[in-house]
Amino acid sequence: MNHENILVTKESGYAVIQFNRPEVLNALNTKLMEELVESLESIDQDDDVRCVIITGNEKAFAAGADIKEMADASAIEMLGRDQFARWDRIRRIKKPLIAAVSGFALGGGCELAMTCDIIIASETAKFGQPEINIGVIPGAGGTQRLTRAVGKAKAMEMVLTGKMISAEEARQWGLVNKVVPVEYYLQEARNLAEEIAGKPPLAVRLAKEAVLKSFDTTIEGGLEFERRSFYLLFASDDQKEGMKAFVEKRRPDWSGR
Ligand code: DAK
Repeated sequence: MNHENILVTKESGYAVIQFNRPEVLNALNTKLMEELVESLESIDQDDDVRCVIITGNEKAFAAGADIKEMADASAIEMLGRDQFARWDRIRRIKKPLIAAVSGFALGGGCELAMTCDIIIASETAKFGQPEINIGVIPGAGGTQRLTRAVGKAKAMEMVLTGKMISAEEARQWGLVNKVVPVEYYLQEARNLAEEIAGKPPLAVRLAKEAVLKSFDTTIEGGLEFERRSFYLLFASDDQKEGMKAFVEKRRPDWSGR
């Protein structure tokens, strides 16, 4: 498939989606979001791909939604564009998503990174929700996901001041998994994607679902969901293979069934 705003490459076991609007610091316009969501959904159906890296370039992961595109829109036009539906579709992707972030991850860029399951950052990454400076508030989950990741006090400070935080602060605050020198951030993400791609796919899928479930359920409901997923995996060939391989002291050979 040809894309104008993203580059998609398939490696062994994982795919890389790279934003390709460097002239505007990868600002997320409607077309880019459309291409991103369609690629993610198509990759989600591809059994050869078991993990996806979403990245930008060294200077910017993404500096937010495209301000020029929405500056003159009315509330009714914004409603008609129904962009939230597109963001919700990203939330429903079943394969693990790794954000490899360097440079600016602001506004929608920070929200997109937080929609991913794991964030690997370069030392130069900067995270922020600067929407307050242009007269709005985060619109794609920033007030919710940031608060869950870093707690109320820090989220309030970021959302109310629009101030950026460094990669190291983001790591210390629990927003980012790992910070590495800028020349290695993509490689680090690739290593992680390769590692996850080597795990049994059904267990990976249910593990992701169960962790995400903890965000929108009671502990009781979450434990019940986890338990059922755990039992379900005993219907898979990979559970039999994994446990047999352990007993026989050999590497498991996953079939994905
Ligand atoms: N949109 C459009 N263009 C952008 C942009 C953006 N978000 N960010 C940067 N650019 C463009 C600049 O206009 C400039 O273009 P030219 O002037 O060269 O044509 C080019 O990228 C380079 O930017 P700068 O010259 O400003 O570069 P600097 O290094 O000096 O500054 C910066 C970098 C990141 C500090 C600065 O560009 C900046 O403050 N950018 C805006 C950051 C921001 O406010 N981001 C939040 C946007 S609001 C929704 C979902 C999500 C959202 C909304 C709705 N729905 C589902 C409905 C999200 C909203 C947002 O993200």
